[in-house]
Amino acid sequence: MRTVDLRSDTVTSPTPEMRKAMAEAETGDDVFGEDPTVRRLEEKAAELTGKENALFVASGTMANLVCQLTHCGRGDEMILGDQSHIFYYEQGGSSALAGVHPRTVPNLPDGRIPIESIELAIRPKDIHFPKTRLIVLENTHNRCSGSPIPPDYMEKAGTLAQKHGVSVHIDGARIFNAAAALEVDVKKLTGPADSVSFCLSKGLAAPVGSLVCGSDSFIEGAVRQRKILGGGMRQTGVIAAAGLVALTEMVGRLADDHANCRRLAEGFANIPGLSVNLDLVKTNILFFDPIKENLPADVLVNALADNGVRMLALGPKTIRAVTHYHIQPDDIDYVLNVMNRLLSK
Ligand code: TLP
Repeated sequence: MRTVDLRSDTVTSPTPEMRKAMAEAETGDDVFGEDPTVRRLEEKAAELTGKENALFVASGTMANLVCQLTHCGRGDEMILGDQSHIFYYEQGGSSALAGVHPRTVPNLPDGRIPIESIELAIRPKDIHFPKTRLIVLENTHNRCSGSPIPPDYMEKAGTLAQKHGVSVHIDGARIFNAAAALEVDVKKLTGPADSVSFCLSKGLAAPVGSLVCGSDSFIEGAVRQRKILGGGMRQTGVIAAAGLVALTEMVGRLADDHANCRRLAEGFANIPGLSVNLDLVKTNILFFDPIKENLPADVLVNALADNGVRMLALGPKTIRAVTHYHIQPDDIDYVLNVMNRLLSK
């Protein structure tokens, strides 16, 4: 049976060019700072995001945790959206491991957090309060329909943070999707932040890894935090080599994933029994709701899986589909056929 896996862009496998680069990679001991391929990847990441330096880490979750540990001390407060990945999907690592106090503020449906709400959440100096150290923004915003957050908002948040002496971290797991959708240089989005993390193993299709980018002094601190988390790795050039291919060859094709996602969303919008907010579909993530009576999301997801179409039920009435490198327009047409058939029963 044909399989169309739309559970996540994390399911992407390395391209033939990545496998070749991995086989030929020059390596060294990266804990001694001696892996030339890792260094090249870090330099490339710093250059693309407009930061002084960068650090290769195992995953997006580790990248976010390393940044929280580097920005904050135990008991410090971090302001973040109530729909953010750090708050929702990272097992509460902020409090369990970093000792950071999370202060959530509601996200708007497009992933932004109203600037006034952030300002209200910043603590005044008072012995009763924790110290606000960090504002976290997510771009694109996964749970908010993969929304790209535009440069003017990022700038406003940066200005606010500066006014209050607070740092800004961007969870930019899919920051290159945001830049592609907004048709801006990624630096326009990362400029106002003190740190940004992004993933190689999502839409960019590398098998492993994320980058943390920031100033030289920030990265000096981040190297120590990665080590204490057990993330100091040795001959990581073999995986960094795939990351270099991801950054040079895969960024330019993300718009194809966005076009396929749009095709899927428009198709679903024409199927009675499904509800889609087309205004929010701008990158490779689609959220939609089955509204047919007696059709909970998990039941529909299981019926789709029986037909080779894989998606995730993320709530009783919410399903997520994510397009990526292995999805072609005819896969989308196949999914639309299956969905039409299931909902006309
Ligand atoms: N997101 C995954 C799941 O964890 C939900 C997905 O399938 O979308 N930040 C953002 C915005 C993310 O979407 C993710 C992964 C991460 C961080 C964590 O990255 P990893 O999985 O590499 O730890």
